[in-house]
Amino acid sequence: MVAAQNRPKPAEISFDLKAYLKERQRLCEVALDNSITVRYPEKIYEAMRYSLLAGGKRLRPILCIATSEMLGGTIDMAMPTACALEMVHTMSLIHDDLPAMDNDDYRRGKLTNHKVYGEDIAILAGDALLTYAFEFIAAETKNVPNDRILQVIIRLGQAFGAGGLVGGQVVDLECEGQSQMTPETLNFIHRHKTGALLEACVICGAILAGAKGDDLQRLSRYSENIGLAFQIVDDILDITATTEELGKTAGKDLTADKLTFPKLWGIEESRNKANLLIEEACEILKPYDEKALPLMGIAQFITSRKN
Ligand code: GRG
Repeated sequence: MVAAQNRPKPAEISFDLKAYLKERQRLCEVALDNSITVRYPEKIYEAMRYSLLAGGKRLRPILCIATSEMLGGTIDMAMPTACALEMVHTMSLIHDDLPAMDNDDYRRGKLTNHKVYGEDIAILAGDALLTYAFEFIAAETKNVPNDRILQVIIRLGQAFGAGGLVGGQVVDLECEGQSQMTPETLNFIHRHKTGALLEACVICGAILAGAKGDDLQRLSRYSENIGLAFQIVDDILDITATTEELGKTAGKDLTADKLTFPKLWGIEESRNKANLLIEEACEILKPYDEKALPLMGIAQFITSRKN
């Protein structure tokens, strides 16, 4: 840790978040593009690549890389896990868009996977991305001790399965059309559907860099805050942004009469709460001084984003 007298004063710190995100996005695009080669049977590899390379903010891989770098890791150490996180995020979007789930025609500004390849192939493309994500981490992670890789694999299994994304999605499906849903249930859904994956990105980046104890606890609190803020903003954007801006159908929560944060608190109050969560998240990272600027910037991007 840097001694207080040597810490740069706020005025001396300049961090270009836009340039940082653009460069990290570029690196992720290249790594994702190289991660899957089309071979026989071509259709499944094409379907996997269609959704994986359809754009998106790449927030999850960037969070993983930024955390690893903050704690002394390198981009190369974190990149296979970062790609795997984006693969699983993408598979969750493919499955979420299926007629049996959210039934959507557009995602990331393009037709959804099942609209292009059919439901059968879309399900399999999701399955293949999920299994490949684990293979990719185990096969491609270099210069990281095996016990850290094992920890990452355990964390990811926990975050994706019934105790994480899958569990959150199940409760979300169960609550469909129930306007009586409690705020506790709403929180459960979002902590599992959205929060668990964002936390896994941060924690896995930290584990790859060798973090333990206090660092992991602090980063869990940071993740919890950004996860909730992300979902609040998502709910606000569903009301305020257009389908073109979002790249997916806008106004779905209203149509489905879903309980959302704006419905609970109103748009203005929801925005205030999201801003407060982000302020707290940045405060939690203070001990890392200027090394935390990327993670602080990403936290702020979560509330300022337009899609
Ligand atoms: C992971 C095994 C496994 C199954 C998936 C379908 C399902 C189970 C879960 C649904 C998870 C889901 C779709 C949550 C919504 C999360 C969310 C707000 C996504 C939008 O994220 P952005 O805005 O999207 O970061 P981009 O396109 O920018 O990446």
